[in-house]
Amino acid sequence: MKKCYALLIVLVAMTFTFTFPLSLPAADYKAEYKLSTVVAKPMPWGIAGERWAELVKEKTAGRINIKVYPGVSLVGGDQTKEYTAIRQGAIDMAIGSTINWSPQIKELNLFSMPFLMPDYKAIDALTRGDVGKEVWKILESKDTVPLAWGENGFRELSNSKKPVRKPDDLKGLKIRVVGSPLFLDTFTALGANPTQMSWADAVPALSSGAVDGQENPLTIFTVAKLHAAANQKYLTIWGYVADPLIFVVSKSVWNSWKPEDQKAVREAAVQAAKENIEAARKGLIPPDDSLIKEVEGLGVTVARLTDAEKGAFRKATKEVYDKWAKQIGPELVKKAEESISKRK
Ligand code: X2X
Repeated sequence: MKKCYALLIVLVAMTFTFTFPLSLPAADYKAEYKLSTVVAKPMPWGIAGERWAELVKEKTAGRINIKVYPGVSLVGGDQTKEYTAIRQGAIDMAIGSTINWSPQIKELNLFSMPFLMPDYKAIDALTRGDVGKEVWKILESKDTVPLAWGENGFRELSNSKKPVRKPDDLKGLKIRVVGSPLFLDTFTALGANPTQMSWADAVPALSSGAVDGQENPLTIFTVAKLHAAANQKYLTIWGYVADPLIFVVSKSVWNSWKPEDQKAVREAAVQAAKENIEAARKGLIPPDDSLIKEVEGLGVTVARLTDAEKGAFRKATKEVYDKWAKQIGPELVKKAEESISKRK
């Protein structure tokens, strides 16, 4: 009889363990958290979303379950509304570009100032230094918890019409730009004809010839096959602007999590961001130019600008830089310039 009882207890215990694993989510946890990104895998930014979700699942033993919504589908594809949607609760977490959130957070325009960041070390000097800390404080004051910096990348110019090596070459070209007025100012100063549209609208507009050109990192160019799908036969490597990505969680969602889960989500973001930056820079850090060579191999005519040639573009956009330095905040811009000049 005793043996029977013992067996029964073991059976009950086993049933309990399998039905209710130890890592039961807290009662107020959602069954699924919505993570927004603009592009999908295999672009590094899209991979970062999947990777963050995967690592969180692993590190929280499934207590936090994330679904990735690429294409900013939670805001109908309008990437400039993403940050507002996080604040309003329609998005729980996101990996967002500084460009797309700059309509709500003017300081993020810093990264879109033409020719502020000459190389990857300059990006790191900002994101890993005082500027990065200051930007995070601003995000924290606007209902989000920033956890890690990732990277979309240096935005190179492409078009369907002709090689562009000097500002004059841009005259009259219709260029699709992202949703910050700073980009309209930059391309207007260069004599181009910029029009603002979402990424979702950009590819069809380029394919139909409604616009001639665009600017995006090469990791997006190759995966979206812009040379074929959008007739982008000419590429200019000018490194005028780079957009970092920021991993954030909505503050109310963050506060609903137990400290050990917050820690897990943070560690997962740091890991996914590290991998993301490596992927975003692959084949692009001199002397490795294999990604540029890959684009040349697709039949694209690539103009790699010399420093002197970049200088002509910098000069032509100087007034835009000065105007936006005032709008962004002269102190933050000065801090950024100092961090960059001291970079190692
Ligand atoms: O829309 C773009 O160009 C993209 C995908 O790079 C951003 O979301 C900033």
